[in-house]
Amino acid sequence: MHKKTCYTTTPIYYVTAKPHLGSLYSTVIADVITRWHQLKGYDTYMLTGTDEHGQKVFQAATAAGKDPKSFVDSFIESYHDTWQKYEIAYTHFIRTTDASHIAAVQEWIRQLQAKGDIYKALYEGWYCTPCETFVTETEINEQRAAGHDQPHCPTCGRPVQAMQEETYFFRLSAYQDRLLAYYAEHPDFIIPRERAHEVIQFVKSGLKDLSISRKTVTWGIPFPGDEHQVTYVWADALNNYITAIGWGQKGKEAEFKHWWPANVQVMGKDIIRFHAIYWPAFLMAIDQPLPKHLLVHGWIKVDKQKMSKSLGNVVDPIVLYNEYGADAVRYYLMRHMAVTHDGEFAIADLEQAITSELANDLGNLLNRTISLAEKHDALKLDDPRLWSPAALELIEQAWQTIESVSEYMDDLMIHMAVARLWKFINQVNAYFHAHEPWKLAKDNRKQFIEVLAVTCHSLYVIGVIAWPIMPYKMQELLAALGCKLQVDTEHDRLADIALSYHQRTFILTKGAPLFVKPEPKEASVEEPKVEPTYIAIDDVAKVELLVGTIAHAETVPKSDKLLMLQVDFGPLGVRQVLAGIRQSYEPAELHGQQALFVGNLKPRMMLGHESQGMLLVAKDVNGKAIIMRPLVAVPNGSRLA
Ligand code: ME8
Repeated sequence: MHKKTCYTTTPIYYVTAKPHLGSLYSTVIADVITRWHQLKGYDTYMLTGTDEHGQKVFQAATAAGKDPKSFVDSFIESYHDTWQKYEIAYTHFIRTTDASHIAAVQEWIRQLQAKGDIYKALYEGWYCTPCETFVTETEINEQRAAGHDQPHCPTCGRPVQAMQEETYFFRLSAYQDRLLAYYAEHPDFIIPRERAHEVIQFVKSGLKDLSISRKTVTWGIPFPGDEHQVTYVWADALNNYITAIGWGQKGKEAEFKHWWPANVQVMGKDIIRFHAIYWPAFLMAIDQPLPKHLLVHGWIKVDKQKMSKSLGNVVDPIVLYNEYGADAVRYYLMRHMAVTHDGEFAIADLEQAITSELANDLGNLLNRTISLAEKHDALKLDDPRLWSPAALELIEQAWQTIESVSEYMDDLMIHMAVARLWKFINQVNAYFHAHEPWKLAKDNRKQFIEVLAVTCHSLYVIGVIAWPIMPYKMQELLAALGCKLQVDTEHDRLADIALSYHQRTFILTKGAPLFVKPEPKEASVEEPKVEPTYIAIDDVAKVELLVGTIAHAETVPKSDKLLMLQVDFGPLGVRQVLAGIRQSYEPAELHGQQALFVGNLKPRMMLGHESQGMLLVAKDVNGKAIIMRPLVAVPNGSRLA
């Protein structure tokens, strides 16, 4: 039997550091889409990996004093580890330094050479290393006309370097009309559609041929037929989507045919031009069909700025994993970052979502149902033969939910699908409350059982539909109902739900709460208020801010929050200060560090120790308390003015 296939990809990430929340975001999106198709019985393939060549990686390796290969090797484990922790069920992890990829890219170039799509000429223009992109003279001239003296990259805004070298060009201009015709005939090629406009405008303004080799760069795939050139990193990287599944490799033709064209290629809006213009043209040049959809998502921002390695405001997914668990973070990213827009990441919002949506709306519903069943000896629940009209109404709402969620998922509007599912969760909660099963337990056993049974069916539907978002937690939910979700290519598990309403027995088991509400944060590390409260200058003068050196730091017995510091304030003497930074620093790290303190805070007792001041800290993006200190050493006891 011919199986339906689904091939999904993520961008391959530059390996200059460990993965961050932005890389995780794209990867979770691709994983959710893949799992959604698995639920429907598709044969799936998910590809992710790393982009390891080029000037940017070479420069980072040189700065780190390493050769490029051992430099990139040093990060691979952290990718595998992060993806495994976040339950990313990828089929293959490609590295562009893999021998099979290198050989296939060279084969691609040879085919283009044979076709006459490549010629050698002088490239004169500008180059942005962080984006690995050629910036044309026209773009720089536009900047000059707009009054900018410093030539900069139109994408990232950073300064560009002048470049002049002999390179090989790909005849991109020859594909302009075919590309425009393709966009017109396939309005859902680029999702969301709004993003297609900027692409179409760019192509219409006239495509120049694209340089696809570099002479002054050495860290790259050797260019066939010219030992002085390496392949331009984007020509190398984009091809990963086909080389990973066997293109250009003998004996792998059937594998390639099985998966290509990709169903969904996920990427951030920063790299749309590469994927929506160069990539389709590269494929047209070798007579291959184009991917069905490019899903272009927005940026995760922190404090209104794009989160990026170079800005130093990246959030570490492992810190979030340790604090909140993978599924809560996956849920938050999928629901609260609209896939079509930029989204602001804030710990407070994540915690709010866990508390109110995951723990209260969903976790409590499961917990209350099972507790009630346990109390009234109903842990084994058979379906009633006939459902009452009220139960049928909830069942009808479940059908509608499956239908609407499917539509949103098929349109790749994941945040809408999750929001729609939560509407149903609220409907189930409303039904449960309205029927007061705790009263029915005493007065009407038959109805009591029905309320529990239809609630369990609803939870089952929720567990199945939300599995792509929260694979681990939803298996836990289903296990508490005595069920297990098994995805395979023989079954459409969504369609199966329809059959289950008259043939399922639930065997309930009481377990630990599904989601743990995050602890409210200590007062000392509270989020700053948005609205400033102004104070008079006299009030400022009242506060004595001092510089002191931490002469000694130690833990405080029975406290996992406090450290006890002995602080040298020079002529003002040594004072003892207790600070809530145990989670952020090891005592030894603090020895000899200067820091800022409030010197005239009324002394107070904390866990039996006197604190004679207050240490000043600020939180970094991961919630770690960071001590504040002078840029250069100043005398102890100096007062801030
Ligand atoms: O561009 N918000 O690699 P890269 C959301 N190697 N997504 C973000 C993000 C943010 N703040 N920051 C990064 C490259 N991303 C090339 C790709 S593909 C053939 C080659 C995600 O490591 C987003 O998907 O700079 C973005 O497109 C990608 O990481 C860029 O990763």
